[in-house]
Amino acid sequence: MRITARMMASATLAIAIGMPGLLVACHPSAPATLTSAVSGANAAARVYVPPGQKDELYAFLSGGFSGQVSVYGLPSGRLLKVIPVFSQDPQEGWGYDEETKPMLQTSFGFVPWDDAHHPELSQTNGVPNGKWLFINGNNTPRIARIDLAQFKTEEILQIPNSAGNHSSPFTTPDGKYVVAGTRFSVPVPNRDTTIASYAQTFKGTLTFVRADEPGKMAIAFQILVPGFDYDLGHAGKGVSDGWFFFTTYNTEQAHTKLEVNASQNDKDFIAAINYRRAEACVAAGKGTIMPASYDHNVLDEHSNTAHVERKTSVTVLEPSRCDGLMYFLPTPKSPHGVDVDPSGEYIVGNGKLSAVIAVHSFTKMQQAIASKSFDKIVDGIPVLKYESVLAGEVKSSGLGPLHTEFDGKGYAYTSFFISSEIVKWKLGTWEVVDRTPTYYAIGHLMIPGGDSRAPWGKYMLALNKITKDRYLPTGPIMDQSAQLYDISGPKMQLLLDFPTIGEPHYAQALPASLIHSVKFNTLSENANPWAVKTEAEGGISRQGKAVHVKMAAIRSHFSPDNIDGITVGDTVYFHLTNIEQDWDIVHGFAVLGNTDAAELILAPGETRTLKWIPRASGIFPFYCTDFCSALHQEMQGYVRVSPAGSTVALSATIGDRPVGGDRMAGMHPAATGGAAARGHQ
Ligand code: K7E
Ligand code: CUA
Repeated sequence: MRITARMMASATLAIAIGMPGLLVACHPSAPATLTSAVSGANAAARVYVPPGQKDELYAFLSGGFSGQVSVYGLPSGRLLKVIPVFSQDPQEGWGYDEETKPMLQTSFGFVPWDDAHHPELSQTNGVPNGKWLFINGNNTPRIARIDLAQFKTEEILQIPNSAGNHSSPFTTPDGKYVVAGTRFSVPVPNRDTTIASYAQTFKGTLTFVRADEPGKMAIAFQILVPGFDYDLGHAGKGVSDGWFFFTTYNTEQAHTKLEVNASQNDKDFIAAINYRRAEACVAAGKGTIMPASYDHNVLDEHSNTAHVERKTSVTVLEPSRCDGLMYFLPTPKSPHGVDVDPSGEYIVGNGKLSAVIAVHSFTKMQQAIASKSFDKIVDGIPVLKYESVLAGEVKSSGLGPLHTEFDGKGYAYTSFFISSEIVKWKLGTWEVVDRTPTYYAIGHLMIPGGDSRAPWGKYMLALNKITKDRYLPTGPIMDQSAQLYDISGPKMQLLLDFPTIGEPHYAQALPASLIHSVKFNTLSENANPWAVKTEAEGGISRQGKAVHVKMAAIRSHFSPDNIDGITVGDTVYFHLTNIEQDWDIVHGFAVLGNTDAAELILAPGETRTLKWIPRASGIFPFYCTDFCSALHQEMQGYVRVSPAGSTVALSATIGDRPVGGDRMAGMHPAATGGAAARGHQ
């Protein structure tokens, strides 16, 4: 093997990964020639989007442990937006205001963080349609749906009987389902038992979630499967439409020191699920309705208020009661990603401890099932013979294959974590046709539409785990790094590096023309019970210790803007409505010393509520946080807080005139029924 500079860099990295103690000693700094040697000619011009012009593609990158989704333009690599999903977000007040707090409710309580891995665009006929983006919460099992008309999280469904929702939320080509496979097996139902009983009592679940109607995500059924780790999944398409494939590791069913004990078997499995068969079995009453406790949170588009519905049961299907539901395809060794080519014929298993990429044939799988070419039966599930399902092996001589995407022109691209490279190979002949280094330790890679029936195979994005020497160092905790490649020619060409937010596991992208995102709430449709449609509707009212302020925000003032009669011991709810109707005019709202929330950020026509408990008497300013106009700085007001028991009358000032505290009597929602009362318990 010829030793190139690239291999040296990779070898250094492999050592660094295996032996963290050496990191300081071998702190590498890549020579400039290494970088320029691999970047494409005129790379700068090919990613340059002149000022005032727009990018060709939207890319959605998972935020990993930030819990959010970030949106980039490609090819420029410009960050366009961070969409708050699973984590509270002070920039938009997400999960802090009373309307959106319930979105982060779970059966465990309020969980304002998650680890988001796999963005998945909704599809029609196997092609992304630009309607919605789904993403998984890995830590506290959840799936979120983001509406791409407003780039807003509108729905979150918790997944019961799951722990570590990693193989999720990959979609079926018809958009009917997104899936959720559990990474960690646990007792089902979860209960107190010894961990040593893992092999006997722990189970996995593969969950199929209806996802084709906004606001109505629901678990269709869960399949109860052997107690392995279910890592990733992808739907069949074309010839394999109706099937779903999940990778497994830890088929050893170890429960200690998995690093060693779960790496014993030469082959683990890809689980092949015939989900149309599952539908038929459930329809025939073969499922069991099991008690469960999980939350379904929906943000109503008219009131902009989230509601939580607690679900109490789930339909569980056991493979033993549904013949032909499930088979195992042996796959070397501890596979991570499973990817299906655009035709649906090839199922690619990426064995992270394997030197080859195993590609299974769907046609051969069907034949092996028909001829009962079984190796053995595991927990009642037939294991097909490796040789009878194998289409071919890519002898790549890379190390640590993780994920594969497709360009729609007959080629596949596989990421190799340990050897820090991308290998391009040909479907059908399995020959390696090109390889390129990544900087460093690539996880997923992404081609726009690259897991769909019709990829837009012009660019490829590498999502790297280790940033090392690519940017000015920012201490030991650096943001991760993405790299854009041009894949339109025979050789991959590096065009651009850019940093990402959180650890971006997977990403998806599509042409910008497929998204129409200038939708906003019209005031006339605003159904929030605390909304005001005009400045004159503003006012103040007291319900015991709760004081409700209905306030309008419009360039460049709040109405009302002076408030009297609050006392220590009160809880104040500021219900702000942005009564602007220009699609992009946003106001903010914040008040001094607020220990209970962040700011509010209000899109036009939207109402949000800030909860504030003043702890001391005095004068407290509030102001607009978003620089909305020339007189933004004047967009401010005061709250007077008097000592407990004070008799200062409740009043608010609207247009220089004080109005009394009974102003909203009879106008506000029932004392306990409003948005404000719901969000805090
Ligand atoms: Cu990071 Cu898909 Cu969670 Cu691979 S996963 S890298
Ligand atoms: Cu409104 Cu600044």
